[in-house]
Amino acid sequence: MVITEMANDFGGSLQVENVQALASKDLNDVPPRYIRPERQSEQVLIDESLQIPVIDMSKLMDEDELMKLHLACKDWGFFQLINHGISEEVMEKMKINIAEFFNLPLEEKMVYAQQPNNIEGYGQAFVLSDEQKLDWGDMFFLIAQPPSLRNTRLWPNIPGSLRATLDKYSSQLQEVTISLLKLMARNLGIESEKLASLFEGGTQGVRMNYYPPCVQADKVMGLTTHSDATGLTLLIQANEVQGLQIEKNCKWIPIKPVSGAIIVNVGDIIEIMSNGIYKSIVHRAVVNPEKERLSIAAFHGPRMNTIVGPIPELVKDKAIYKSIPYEEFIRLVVASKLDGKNLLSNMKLQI
Ligand SMILES: O=C(O)CCC(=O)C(=O)O
Repeated sequence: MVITEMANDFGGSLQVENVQALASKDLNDVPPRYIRPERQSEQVLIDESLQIPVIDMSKLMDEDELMKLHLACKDWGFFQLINHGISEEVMEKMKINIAEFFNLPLEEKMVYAQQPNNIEGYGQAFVLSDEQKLDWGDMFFLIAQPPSLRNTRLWPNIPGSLRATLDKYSSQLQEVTISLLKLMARNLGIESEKLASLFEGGTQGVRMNYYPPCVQADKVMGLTTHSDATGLTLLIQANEVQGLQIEKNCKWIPIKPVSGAIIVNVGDIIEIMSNGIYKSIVHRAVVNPEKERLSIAAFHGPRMNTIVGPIPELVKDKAIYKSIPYEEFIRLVVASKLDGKNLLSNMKLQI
């Protein structure tokens, strides 16, 4: 069964108000469902010198850079990748095209709206109840890889170049992901193909995020605290406005994107497959009081019918995670509220 057929029985999100339209109403106060009391007690690190590692892809044949990559995956779960080989032109076009899409009138964007019980399209994700707090952001989610799984009806015709740009961007990201997985496997002391072979021809979902400015920016959340239920995520901030924060030692670290870099993070699936050696880190997006923010996250998963579980060679003592088919894992993801590392906790074996 292919993911586009399965998308229907995976379930989707409840439909909620479009946030961009809500923000354009010039509100003095945002509706209570967006207010996050927990934001009052959070600690955000101001020290700009504490940043995630920067890994130079063109130097990854050197042992020192490889070790840096290993430590980044083990200790941070996040890094910025430079000299990754993705065409600068494609990256820039992707940013421009996405901004153009979100700037279309609402009715034009709604042509691509999520259908009930489906995860793809324009809307919001992970809204499961009428009581749940809501994020201050809209998203447009498309399955981009493998090409046979694309729902091309949802690929926008406007702006005209978006389809071609996304096609190029998506396949270049897929190549970088496979190269990184080979290097990570080497660093983990297993055959270099061990991880990559599970992800070759695997799934890639692209989530394009639009966070409008908010008069109560310090009281809302652009994207709820979560870890990514994926193998590797490759993310770019699509304009100059910062907002990504990662959790370290119970504090939030704002990420300052390096020009031209891709932000890479280890997802839950790689944490599971590495039996906990590599860490999938909790992160979130905050919003700006005056400026809109855009980001593009590409989530790379294995091929359908892969078993998501610890790689036997990496189980030295005991497996700490369950092994389940990828389809079942996706169903769990779509049915779970975004909530820190709750999915990984459900995958933990009682030991
Ligand atoms: O907007 C960001 O920087 C974070 C996006 C993200 O975490 C996601 O789409 O899962």
